[in-house]
Amino acid sequence: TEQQLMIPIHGMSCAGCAITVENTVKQLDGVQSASVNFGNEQLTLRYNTATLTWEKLRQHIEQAGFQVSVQQ
Ligand code: 9UX
Repeated sequence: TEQQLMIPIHGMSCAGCAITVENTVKQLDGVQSASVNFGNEQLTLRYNTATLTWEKLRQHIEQAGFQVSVQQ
């Protein structure tokens, strides 16, 4: 099932960080689109819930040095 979510991301210090998060998430299987807004600290993600788990998403964002500020 394809789902679109807005996910708060913390730890971004500049617009370059937003690009880093975006590129990290775009590499994951099951992601249709990923867009990060540095100003409001939100990742807009469209993904296949059968392919990408929340845990995998969270782990990759944290490995890149940022925090997902919700648990799901
Ligand atoms: Mo900006 Mo983020 O120079 O690591 S890319 S602080």
